[in-house]
Amino acid sequence: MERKVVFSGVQPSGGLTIGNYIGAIRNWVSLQDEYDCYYSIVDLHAITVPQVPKDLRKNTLEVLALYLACGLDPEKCTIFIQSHVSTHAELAWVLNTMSYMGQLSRMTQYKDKSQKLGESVNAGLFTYPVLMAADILLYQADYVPVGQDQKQHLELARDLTDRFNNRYSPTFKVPEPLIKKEEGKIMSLQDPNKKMSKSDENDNGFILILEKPDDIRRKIKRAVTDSIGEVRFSEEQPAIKNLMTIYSAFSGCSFEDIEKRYEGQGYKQFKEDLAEVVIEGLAPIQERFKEIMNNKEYLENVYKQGAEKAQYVSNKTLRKVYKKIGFVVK
Ligand code: ATP
Ligand code: LTN
Repeated sequence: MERKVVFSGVQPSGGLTIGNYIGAIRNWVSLQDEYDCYYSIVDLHAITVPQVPKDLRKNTLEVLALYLACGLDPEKCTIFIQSHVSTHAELAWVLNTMSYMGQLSRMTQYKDKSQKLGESVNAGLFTYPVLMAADILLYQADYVPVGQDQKQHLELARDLTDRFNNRYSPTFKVPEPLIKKEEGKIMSLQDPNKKMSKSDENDNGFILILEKPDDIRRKIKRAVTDSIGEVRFSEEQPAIKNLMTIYSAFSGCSFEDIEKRYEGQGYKQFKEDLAEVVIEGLAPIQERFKEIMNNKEYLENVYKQGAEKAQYVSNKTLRKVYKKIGFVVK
Protein backbone atom coordinates (compact mmCIF):
# COMPACT_ATOMS: atom_id res chain seq x y z
CA MET A 1 0.00 0.00 0.00
CA GLU A 2 1.23 3.50 -0.87
CA ARG A 3 2.12 5.61 2.12
CA LYS A 4 0.30 8.92 2.59
CA VAL A 5 2.34 11.99 1.77
CA VAL A 6 3.23 14.81 4.19
CA PHE A 7 4.68 18.18 3.18
CA SER A 8 5.81 21.07 5.34
CA GLY A 9 8.41 23.84 5.48
CA VAL A 10 9.94 26.62 7.51
CA GLN A 11 11.39 29.87 6.24
CA PRO A 12 15.07 30.54 6.87
CA SER A 13 14.20 34.08 7.88
CA GLY A 14 16.07 33.94 11.19
CA GLY A 15 16.76 31.57 14.05
CA LEU A 16 13.94 29.16 14.79
CA THR A 17 11.84 29.80 17.89
CA ILE A 18 10.33 27.37 20.35
CA GLY A 19 7.05 28.29 18.59
CA ASN A 20 8.37 26.78 15.36
CA TYR A 21 9.56 23.77 17.33
CA ILE A 22 6.39 23.11 19.34
CA GLY A 23 3.93 24.13 16.62
CA ALA A 24 5.66 22.47 13.70
CA ILE A 25 9.00 20.63 13.65
CA ARG A 26 8.42 18.50 16.73
CA ASN A 27 5.35 17.02 15.13
CA TRP A 28 7.15 16.38 11.87
CA VAL A 29 9.51 14.02 13.64
CA SER A 30 6.72 11.75 14.79
CA LEU A 31 5.27 11.58 11.25
CA GLN A 32 8.41 10.41 9.46
CA ASP A 33 8.04 6.73 10.37
CA GLU A 34 4.52 6.39 9.11
CA TYR A 35 4.34 8.72 6.11
CA ASP A 36 6.29 9.69 3.03
CA CYS A 37 7.46 13.08 4.31
CA TYR A 38 8.93 16.07 2.49
CA TYR A 39 10.36 18.83 4.63
CA SER A 40 11.68 21.91 2.93
CA ILE A 41 13.62 25.00 3.93
CA VAL A 42 11.59 27.53 2.03
CA ASP A 43 14.09 30.17 0.98
CA LEU A 44 11.94 31.40 -1.92
CA HIS A 45 9.34 32.35 0.68
CA ALA A 46 11.91 34.04 2.90
CA ILE A 47 12.83 36.63 0.25
CA THR A 48 9.29 38.05 0.31
CA VAL A 49 10.67 40.28 3.07
CA PRO A 50 14.12 41.90 2.81
CA GLN A 51 17.00 39.52 3.63
CA VAL A 52 20.73 40.16 3.91
CA PRO A 53 22.30 37.64 1.46
CA LYS A 54 25.00 36.33 3.77
CA ASP A 55 22.52 35.93 6.63
CA LEU A 56 20.06 34.13 4.39
CA ARG A 57 22.75 31.65 3.35
CA LYS A 58 23.81 31.09 6.96
CA ASN A 59 20.23 30.77 8.22
CA THR A 60 19.36 28.27 5.51
CA LEU A 61 22.15 25.90 6.57
CA GLU A 62 21.31 26.46 10.22
CA VAL A 63 17.68 25.57 9.70
CA LEU A 64 18.76 22.43 7.89
CA ALA A 65 21.06 21.51 10.80
CA LEU A 66 18.23 22.24 13.22
CA TYR A 67 15.87 19.95 11.33
CA LEU A 68 18.42 17.18 11.78
CA ALA A 69 19.17 18.11 15.40
CA CYS A 70 15.44 18.00 16.22
CA GLY A 71 15.33 14.43 14.98
CA LEU A 72 14.46 14.48 11.29
CA ASP A 73 16.26 11.60 9.65
CA PRO A 74 17.26 11.92 5.97
CA GLU A 75 17.04 8.14 5.68
CA LYS A 76 13.34 8.34 6.52
CA CYS A 77 12.23 11.61 4.95
CA THR A 78 13.18 13.95 2.12
CA ILE A 79 14.82 17.17 3.31
CA PHE A 80 15.61 19.85 0.75
CA ILE A 81 16.13 23.53 0.08
CA GLN A 82 13.23 24.96 -1.93
CA SER A 83 15.32 27.00 -4.40
CA HIS A 84 17.21 23.83 -5.40
CA VAL A 85 14.06 22.41 -6.93
CA SER A 86 12.92 24.36 -9.98
CA THR A 87 9.34 23.08 -10.09
CA HIS A 88 8.20 25.19 -7.11
CA ALA A 89 8.55 28.53 -8.88
CA GLU A 90 7.17 27.02 -12.08
CA LEU A 91 3.95 25.64 -10.62
CA ALA A 92 3.55 28.80 -8.53
CA TRP A 93 3.39 30.80 -11.76
CA VAL A 94 0.62 28.62 -13.15
CA LEU A 95 -1.34 28.81 -9.89
CA ASN A 96 -0.87 32.59 -9.80
CA THR A 97 -2.89 32.79 -12.98
CA MET A 98 -5.70 30.94 -11.22
CA SER A 99 -5.68 32.86 -7.93
CA TYR A 100 -8.05 35.69 -7.17
CA MET A 101 -6.71 39.04 -5.95
CA GLY A 102 -9.66 39.30 -3.56
CA GLN A 103 -8.86 36.09 -1.71
CA LEU A 104 -5.14 36.92 -1.52
CA SER A 105 -5.84 40.36 -0.12
CA ARG A 106 -7.80 38.82 2.75
CA MET A 107 -4.84 36.78 4.03
CA THR A 108 -4.06 37.81 7.61
CA GLN A 109 -0.33 37.21 7.25
CA TYR A 110 -0.23 39.47 4.19
CA LYS A 111 -2.16 42.19 6.00
CA ASP A 112 0.15 42.01 9.03
CA LYS A 113 3.40 41.93 7.11
CA SER A 114 2.45 44.52 4.49
CA GLN A 115 1.39 46.91 7.22
CA LYS A 116 4.85 46.66 8.76
CA LEU A 117 6.56 47.22 5.39
CA GLY A 118 4.56 50.32 4.50
CA GLU A 119 5.44 51.63 1.01
CA SER A 120 7.76 48.82 0.01
CA VAL A 121 5.31 45.92 -0.18
CA ASN A 122 6.39 43.64 -3.01
CA ALA A 123 4.19 41.46 -5.20
CA GLY A 124 5.88 38.30 -3.88
CA LEU A 125 4.54 38.93 -0.41
CA PHE A 126 1.06 39.11 -1.92
CA THR A 127 1.37 35.83 -3.79
CA TYR A 128 3.28 34.07 -1.00
CA PRO A 129 0.39 31.66 -0.27
CA VAL A 130 0.25 30.67 -3.95
CA LEU A 131 3.87 29.52 -3.81
CA MET A 132 2.99 27.64 -0.65
CA ALA A 133 0.11 25.91 -2.48
CA ALA A 134 2.55 24.94 -5.24
CA ASP A 135 4.91 23.39 -2.64
CA ILE A 136 2.15 21.21 -1.31
CA LEU A 137 0.43 20.24 -4.56
CA LEU A 138 3.64 19.24 -6.35
CA TYR A 139 4.03 16.26 -4.02
CA GLN A 140 0.34 15.34 -3.93
CA ALA A 141 0.49 15.84 -0.18
CA ASP A 142 -2.31 14.37 1.94
CA TYR A 143 -1.33 16.15 5.14
CA VAL A 144 0.35 19.43 5.99
CA PRO A 145 1.51 19.75 9.62
CA VAL A 146 1.66 23.47 10.48
CA GLY A 147 0.87 25.92 13.24
CA GLN A 148 -2.52 27.57 13.55
CA ASP A 149 -1.31 30.70 11.71
CA GLN A 150 -1.07 28.78 8.42
CA LYS A 151 -4.66 27.54 8.37
CA GLN A 152 -5.86 30.28 6.05
CA HIS A 153 -3.06 29.55 3.58
CA LEU A 154 -4.02 25.90 3.60
CA GLU A 155 -7.59 26.88 2.71
CA LEU A 156 -6.26 28.65 -0.34
CA ALA A 157 -4.28 25.57 -1.35
CA ARG A 158 -7.46 23.52 -1.07
CA ASP A 159 -9.45 26.04 -3.12
CA LEU A 160 -6.80 26.07 -5.85
CA THR A 161 -6.83 22.28 -5.90
CA ASP A 162 -10.58 22.22 -6.48
CA ARG A 163 -10.39 24.97 -9.06
CA PHE A 164 -7.69 23.21 -11.08
CA ASN A 165 -9.30 19.79 -10.80
CA ASN A 166 -12.67 21.17 -11.90
CA ARG A 167 -11.38 23.32 -14.74
CA TYR A 168 -9.22 20.54 -16.24
CA SER A 169 -9.55 17.09 -14.70
CA PRO A 170 -8.58 15.50 -11.38
CA THR A 171 -4.85 16.25 -11.02
CA PHE A 172 -4.10 17.23 -7.42
CA LYS A 173 -4.96 15.63 -4.12
CA VAL A 174 -6.83 17.87 -1.69
CA PRO A 175 -4.43 18.51 1.23
CA GLU A 176 -5.56 18.46 4.86
CA PRO A 177 -3.98 20.61 7.55
CA LEU A 178 -2.64 18.85 10.65
CA ILE A 179 -2.81 21.38 13.46
CA LYS A 180 -2.35 20.58 17.16
CA LYS A 181 -5.18 22.30 18.96
CA GLU A 182 -3.48 23.51 22.14
CA GLU A 183 0.06 23.85 20.86
CA GLY A 184 -0.59 25.18 17.38
CA LYS A 185 -0.05 28.75 18.51
CA ILE A 186 2.63 29.75 20.97
CA MET A 187 2.27 33.44 21.78
CA SER A 188 4.86 36.18 22.30
CA LEU A 189 6.26 36.34 25.83
CA GLN A 190 5.73 40.09 25.69
CA ASP A 191 2.21 40.12 24.28
CA PRO A 192 -0.08 37.09 24.62
CA ASN A 193 -2.26 38.40 21.79
CA LYS A 194 0.54 38.17 19.24
CA LYS A 195 2.08 34.94 17.98
CA MET A 196 5.68 34.23 18.91
CA SER A 197 7.62 35.07 15.78
CA LYS A 198 11.28 34.92 14.84
CA SER A 199 10.98 38.21 13.00
CA ASP A 200 9.60 40.10 16.03
CA GLU A 201 11.63 43.28 16.51
CA ASN A 202 11.44 42.81 20.29
CA ASP A 203 13.64 39.79 20.96
CA ASN A 204 12.23 39.38 24.47
CA GLY A 205 9.06 38.10 22.80
CA PHE A 206 10.61 34.88 21.57
CA ILE A 207 12.95 32.11 22.71
CA LEU A 208 15.15 30.56 20.06
CA ILE A 209 15.85 26.85 19.94
CA LEU A 210 19.55 27.80 20.16
CA GLU A 211 19.05 30.35 22.96
CA LYS A 212 21.61 30.29 25.79
CA PRO A 213 20.37 29.15 29.23
CA ASP A 214 20.90 32.55 30.86
CA ASP A 215 18.97 34.30 28.12
CA ILE A 216 16.14 31.79 28.51
CA ARG A 217 16.02 32.50 32.26
CA ARG A 218 16.03 36.24 31.66
CA LYS A 219 13.35 36.18 28.97
CA ILE A 220 11.00 33.97 30.99
CA LYS A 221 11.54 36.08 34.09
CA ARG A 222 10.53 39.15 32.08
CA ALA A 223 7.58 37.48 30.38
CA VAL A 224 4.34 39.36 30.96
CA THR A 225 1.81 37.75 33.29
CA ASP A 226 -1.25 39.30 34.99
CA SER A 227 -2.34 40.53 38.40
CA ILE A 228 -4.45 37.47 39.24
CA GLY A 229 -1.46 35.61 40.69
CA GLU A 230 -2.70 32.05 40.11
CA VAL A 231 -1.24 29.42 37.81
CA ARG A 232 -4.47 28.43 36.11
CA PHE A 233 -5.30 27.44 32.55
CA SER A 234 -8.04 29.84 31.58
CA GLU A 235 -9.03 32.18 28.77
CA GLU A 236 -8.93 35.14 31.18
CA GLN A 237 -5.22 34.56 31.73
CA PRO A 238 -3.80 34.33 28.21
CA ALA A 239 -0.19 35.00 29.25
CA ILE A 240 -0.21 32.25 31.91
CA LYS A 241 -2.06 29.93 29.55
CA ASN A 242 0.76 30.44 27.05
CA LEU A 243 3.49 29.78 29.62
CA MET A 244 1.64 26.65 30.75
CA THR A 245 1.43 25.46 27.16
CA ILE A 246 5.20 25.81 26.82
CA TYR A 247 5.72 24.07 30.18
CA SER A 248 3.47 21.22 29.14
CA ALA A 249 5.07 20.88 25.69
CA PHE A 250 8.56 20.49 27.15
CA SER A 251 7.75 18.45 30.26
CA GLY A 252 4.84 16.31 29.11
CA CYS A 253 2.90 17.38 32.26
CA SER A 254 -0.81 18.00 31.80
CA PHE A 255 -2.34 21.39 32.59
CA GLU A 256 -4.03 19.90 35.68
CA ASP A 257 -0.68 18.61 36.95
CA ILE A 258 0.85 22.04 36.53
CA GLU A 259 -2.08 23.76 38.26
CA LYS A 260 -1.80 21.36 41.20
CA ARG A 261 1.93 21.72 41.50
CA TYR A 262 1.79 25.53 41.74
CA GLU A 263 -1.44 25.93 43.68
CA GLY A 264 -1.27 28.95 45.97
CA GLN A 265 2.29 29.80 44.93
CA GLY A 266 2.12 32.82 42.63
CA TYR A 267 4.26 33.07 39.51
CA LYS A 268 7.87 33.28 40.69
CA GLN A 269 8.56 29.59 41.29
CA PHE A 270 6.53 28.60 38.24
CA LYS A 271 8.60 30.86 36.01
CA GLU A 272 11.89 29.66 37.47
CA ASP A 273 10.92 26.04 36.93
CA LEU A 274 9.61 26.76 33.46
CA ALA A 275 13.00 28.19 32.47
CA GLU A 276 14.72 25.01 33.64
CA VAL A 277 12.23 22.78 31.85
CA VAL A 278 12.84 24.65 28.60
CA ILE A 279 16.64 24.66 29.06
CA GLU A 280 16.63 20.93 29.72
CA GLY A 281 14.38 20.22 26.74
CA LEU A 282 16.55 22.24 24.36
CA ALA A 283 19.96 21.05 25.62
CA PRO A 284 20.17 17.82 23.58
CA ILE A 285 19.03 19.63 20.42
CA GLN A 286 21.64 22.33 20.94
CA GLU A 287 24.34 19.74 21.41
CA ARG A 288 23.45 17.81 18.28
CA PHE A 289 23.20 21.07 16.36
CA LYS A 290 26.83 21.93 17.16
CA GLU A 291 28.05 18.53 15.99
CA ILE A 292 26.07 18.68 12.76
CA MET A 293 27.18 22.23 11.93
CA ASN A 294 30.77 21.05 12.18
CA ASN A 295 30.16 18.49 9.48
CA LYS A 296 29.58 20.59 6.36
CA GLU A 297 30.08 17.62 4.07
CA TYR A 298 27.23 15.74 5.71
CA LEU A 299 24.94 18.76 5.44
CA GLU A 300 25.76 19.11 1.76
CA ASN A 301 25.05 15.44 1.15
CA VAL A 302 21.69 15.70 2.84
CA TYR A 303 20.47 18.67 0.83
CA LYS A 304 21.82 17.38 -2.48
CA GLN A 305 20.17 14.00 -2.08
CA GLY A 306 16.95 15.63 -0.93
CA ALA A 307 16.84 17.99 -3.90
CA GLU A 308 17.36 15.16 -6.37
CA LYS A 309 14.45 13.16 -5.03
CA ALA A 310 12.19 16.22 -4.69
CA GLN A 311 12.96 17.35 -8.24
CA TYR A 312 12.16 13.92 -9.63
CA VAL A 313 8.86 13.51 -7.78
CA SER A 314 7.62 17.06 -8.32
CA ASN A 315 8.53 17.03 -11.98
CA LYS A 316 5.99 14.29 -12.60
CA THR A 317 3.20 16.52 -11.29
CA LEU A 318 4.43 19.57 -13.18
CA ARG A 319 4.54 17.68 -16.51
CA LYS A 320 0.92 16.60 -16.00
CA VAL A 321 -0.09 20.18 -15.26
CA TYR A 322 1.68 21.59 -18.32
CA LYS A 323 0.02 19.02 -20.52
CA LYS A 324 -3.44 19.66 -19.13
CA ILE A 325 -3.30 23.41 -19.52
CA GLY A 326 -2.33 23.06 -23.16
CA PHE A 327 1.40 23.68 -23.28
CA VAL A 328 3.16 21.86 -26.11
CA VAL A 329 4.90 18.79 -24.69
CA LYS A 330 8.57 18.68 -25.60
P1 ATP B 1 8.29 34.80 10.39
O1 ATP B 1 8.26 35.43 11.71
O2 ATP B 1 9.58 35.01 9.65
O3 ATP B 1 7.08 35.04 9.56
P2 ATP B 1 7.58 32.39 11.71
O4 ATP B 1 8.31 32.38 13.00
O5 ATP B 1 6.14 32.69 11.72
O6 ATP B 1 8.33 33.27 10.65
P3 ATP B 1 7.51 30.33 9.73
O7 ATP B 1 8.73 29.94 9.04
O8 ATP B 1 6.60 31.24 9.02
O9 ATP B 1 7.87 30.98 11.13
O10 ATP B 1 6.71 29.08 10.23
C1 ATP B 1 7.23 27.77 10.34
C2 ATP B 1 6.25 26.85 11.00
O11 ATP B 1 6.18 27.15 12.40
C3 ATP B 1 4.83 26.95 10.48
O12 ATP B 1 4.26 25.67 10.46
C4 ATP B 1 4.13 27.80 11.50
O13 ATP B 1 2.76 27.54 11.56
C5 ATP B 1 4.83 27.37 12.78
N1 ATP B 1 4.82 28.43 13.75
C6 ATP B 1 5.39 29.65 13.61
N2 ATP B 1 5.21 30.38 14.71
C7 ATP B 1 4.50 29.61 15.57
C8 ATP B 1 3.99 29.82 16.88
N3 ATP B 1 4.17 30.95 17.51
N4 ATP B 1 3.32 28.82 17.48
C9 ATP B 1 3.13 27.64 16.84
N5 ATP B 1 3.58 27.39 15.60
C10 ATP B 1 4.25 28.35 14.96
N1 LTN C 1 4.23 29.60 4.94
C1 LTN C 1 4.73 28.60 5.80
C2 LTN C 1 5.97 27.96 5.35
C3 LTN C 1 5.67 27.11 4.19
C4 LTN C 1 4.92 25.90 4.22
C5 LTN C 1 4.85 25.47 2.88
C6 LTN C 1 4.30 25.17 5.23
C7 LTN C 1 5.99 27.35 2.91
N2 LTN C 1 5.51 26.37 2.12
C8 LTN C 1 4.17 24.33 2.53
C9 LTN C 1 3.63 24.02 4.86
C10 LTN C 1 3.56 23.61 3.54
C11 LTN C 1 4.96 29.20 7.14
O1 LTN C 1 5.05 28.47 8.01
N3 LTN C 1 5.06 30.46 7.28
